[in-house]
Amino acid sequence: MNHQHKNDIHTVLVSDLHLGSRISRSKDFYGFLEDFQVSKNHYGFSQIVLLGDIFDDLNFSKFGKFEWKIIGAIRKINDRRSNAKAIWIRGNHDEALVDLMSHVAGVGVLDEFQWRIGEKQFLAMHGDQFDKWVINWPRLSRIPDWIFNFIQKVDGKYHHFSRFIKQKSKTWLHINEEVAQGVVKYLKEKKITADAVFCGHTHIAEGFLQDGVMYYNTGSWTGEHAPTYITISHTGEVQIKDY
Ligand SMILES: [Mn+2]
Repeated sequence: MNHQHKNDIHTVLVSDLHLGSRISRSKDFYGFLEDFQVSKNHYGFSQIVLLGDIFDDLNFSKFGKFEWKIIGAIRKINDRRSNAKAIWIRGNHDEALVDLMSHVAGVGVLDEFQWRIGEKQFLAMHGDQFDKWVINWPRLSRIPDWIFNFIQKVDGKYHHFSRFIKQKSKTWLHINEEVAQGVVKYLKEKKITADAVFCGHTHIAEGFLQDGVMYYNTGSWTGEHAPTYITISHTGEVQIKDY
């Protein structure tokens, strides 16, 4: 990480760590949080937005040393002596943790979060609300890849199920467009003004203009690519970064 620009950061956004799952990178994420800590109670950002699916599910038995350390680190960011705050936005995987997190990590869990930096207005929400795949197939979308591979192997000569899954995966390639269209439509319906919107959920980090609003996705930390996160400077400049 680039320490030079540490103090220019107003907001850090990160999502889709799926901590507690086999593919999660809890040690790396703990290091990431530590990198921002300048001294006791002093952080190199004003706020960190945990944009959903931070934890994979409510199974504490899968939590290792670093999952607990991360919860402690989030609690420290929200200490009243700290210069920063942490905001947790629920995702479709960690929504069951909402009540618990508000107590254990000392953080309120929100459906969406709006904030300003100077004249610029921002909104963040996880994005599953606009994913038709999750809406129509809430259980199926949670099936991990190794099960898909297994299905393909045992699907035999007809491949009906594999073909069905493949068709659905094609939609997945356009998932950011679908979420971007959904979130911008939502803004208009709710009469919310925003210069930029931030979502997670799709695991694909990118930014593009959608109907006059900048759409950014925070990507993921689950190994499809280098871990990604987003920073916003005190002048409102947005950057997508690799960790
Ligand atoms: Mn999600």
